[in-house]
Amino acid sequence: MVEQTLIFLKPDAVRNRLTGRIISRFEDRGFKIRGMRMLTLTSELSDKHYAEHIDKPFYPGLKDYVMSGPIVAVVLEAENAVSVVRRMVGDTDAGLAQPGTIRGDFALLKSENGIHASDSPESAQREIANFFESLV
Ligand code: 3AN
Repeated sequence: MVEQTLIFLKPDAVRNRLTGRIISRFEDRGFKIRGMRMLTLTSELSDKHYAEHIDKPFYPGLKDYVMSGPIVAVVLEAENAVSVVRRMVGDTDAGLAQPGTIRGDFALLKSENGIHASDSPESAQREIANFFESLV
């Protein structure tokens, strides 16, 4: 089934000038870009996006990190987009991510893993609505 999913390049990836190289991987794989914007997360949008993590001990550090500079949010579309993108992104703990995945090639830490990707079609719909009001 054709699906849409949301990724965003976290501030470290943008600061390290990886935006083009990472987005190219998705274009090379065959994804269509259906939306793209650069923004700096507000406190409200961080809390909304990470609602399921708000009470976790790592959330304050995660929030500081994701608000530390601009991010680039992208809506990608393809057959089974959510699961294909998750496999391309790799393990949450970048130190354990397989070489060849985005985290495995461009990041080292669980706390600063360079990229977000929706984990289910339901999350994707919710997250796309958070970032791209005009697309839903
Ligand atoms: P993923 O981004 O792979 O879906 P989630 O949803 O479990 O992973 O976590 C969201 C974000 O929270 C991760 N991208 C990571 O930056 C951060 N995170 C998750 N678990 C931890 C942890 N134990 N310590 C620090 N940061 C974490």
